[in-house]
Amino acid sequence: MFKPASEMRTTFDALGPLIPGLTIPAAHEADEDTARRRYRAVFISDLHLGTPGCQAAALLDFLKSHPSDYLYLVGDIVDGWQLQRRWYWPQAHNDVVQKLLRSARKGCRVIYVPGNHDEFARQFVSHQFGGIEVLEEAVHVAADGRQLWVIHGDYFDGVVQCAKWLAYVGDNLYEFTLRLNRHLNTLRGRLGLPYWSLSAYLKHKVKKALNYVTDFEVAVAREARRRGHNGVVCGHIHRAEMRDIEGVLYCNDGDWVESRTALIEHYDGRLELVQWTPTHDSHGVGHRTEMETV
Ligand SMILES: [Mn+2]
Repeated sequence: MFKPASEMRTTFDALGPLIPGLTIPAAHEADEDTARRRYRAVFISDLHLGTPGCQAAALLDFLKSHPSDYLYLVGDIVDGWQLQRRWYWPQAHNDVVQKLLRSARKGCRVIYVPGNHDEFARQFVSHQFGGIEVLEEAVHVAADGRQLWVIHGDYFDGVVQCAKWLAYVGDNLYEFTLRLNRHLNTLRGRLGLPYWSLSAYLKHKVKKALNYVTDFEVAVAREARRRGHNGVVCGHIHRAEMRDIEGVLYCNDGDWVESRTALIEHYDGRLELVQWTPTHDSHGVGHRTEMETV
């Protein structure tokens, strides 16, 4: 699937001398600070490398500015499903893979927990490639002693079901359905049919989709608690979140298709959910927005 290791190595080594000297132009002081800082752990998931949706340039930029002792790849890293349908692998996606391998080589402990889109990687569970450990699930012990269960989350699909896209339905569509509803019922009136609320029907559907998210979060948190962990880090539903659920810290590190989010652990064990916003689209140079800290 990837270039042969030797070829990748050569490509990488050619780039090597450039990378240490690479400085990120800081838009303001906070950026400079970010570029220098090191983190205890970084959790990312749902990169979907191999699809046009993956925001690889921004991701590479984020990884460069967030060196860490541990890097958890929490599933759906490479989208095997999409690649089987249509091959899509631009240089930027290679750059991300090279960056991950380089981090592992330089002593960062990179742990890869496969998801459903990269379930092909599950056959390598308990093995290593290029210094990256593949595990079915992991437990990360934070600096403050908290035990965090690390899983992708797709095993919980069975307990929750509803069209995921409905969770993203916005106000515009709602406005549109209200208009459509009026026309529809004028027509129904002419045909002698009783009033029927399309918007109420859709609102019911959207509510069910939002319930899906909540159901997923609660199911994952409860399982983490049942296993005796203090918290859980997962991905899968592309919805970054960090909150206490029934006494367990639920963390979802989001995705790199839409939200460009990650979970980071500081050296004191503090966990932070961050969103990375590219300042210039073409260069992928960005800044960080802190979402939540626990
Ligand atoms: Mn998934």
